[in-house]
Amino acid sequence: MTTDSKQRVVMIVAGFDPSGGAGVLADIKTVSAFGCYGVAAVTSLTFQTTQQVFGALNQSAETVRRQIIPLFDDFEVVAIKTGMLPTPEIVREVAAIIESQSVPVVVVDPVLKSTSGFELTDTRTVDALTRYLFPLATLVTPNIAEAERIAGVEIRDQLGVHRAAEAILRTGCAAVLITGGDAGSQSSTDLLLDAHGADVFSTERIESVHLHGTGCTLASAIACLLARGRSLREAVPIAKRYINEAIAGAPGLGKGNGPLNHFPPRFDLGK
Ligand code: PXL
Repeated sequence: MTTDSKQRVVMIVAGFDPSGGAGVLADIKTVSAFGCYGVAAVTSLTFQTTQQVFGALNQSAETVRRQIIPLFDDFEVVAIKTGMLPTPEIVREVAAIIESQSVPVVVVDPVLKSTSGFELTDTRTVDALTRYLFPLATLVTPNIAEAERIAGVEIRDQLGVHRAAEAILRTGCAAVLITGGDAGSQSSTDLLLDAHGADVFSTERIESVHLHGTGCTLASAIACLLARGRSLREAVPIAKRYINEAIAGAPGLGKGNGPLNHFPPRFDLGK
């Protein structure tokens, strides 16, 4: 994989999944695959395997802050990607830090639930996300279920996806990408909406039981591509191609929804 002599620093603020499929571990593997340098703050220690989430021990706003602030003193952070932010207090803290540090690229993956259905955030978090964090975001990357909850609409078709994207954009984020990879059709179709308009990105949908952390991985890949100077419309299809290779090359580990291969042999980042 390509690496620059001077690697861009990408900060991950997310939950810790000990099985390595999602959260900080998946994010850091992705950051490395894209030739960037990853630093990270853990927002919650989750207890899970590839089969099930058993619980989570959330950090406080203070312990999240105490992880992040020294990193800003030490590194020039080009991009930040947020994943699981379990409480409104943590959301507000992270938003306040981003505002005070002026990070060029802010990708917000509004993680709400695990694939197995475990609620990773408390119910007041959606409100805090839309109010405090989305207005600072370069890009917000909900899947269909997250978009429904955030926009407060039921999505039944592409028109519904558009409507939800418009509603999310009105919260003040610069762009929204609603990902449809998990929607059960033949293709994985994502809708990107920003001030330039709407664009649809489709790739072949790869059947697999090993899809743990695809959302985390996609958002991190886009954050790295933006950190490396790609435009959003360049970054999204490259990141989608990477996800497909990572799914196709999944190592088949674990007894459940297994991890991806974050270093797929056939994937070339390109220059
Ligand atoms: O894929 C959503 C997700 C994000 N972050 C953490 C998770 C999960 C799903 O289990 O555990 C830490």
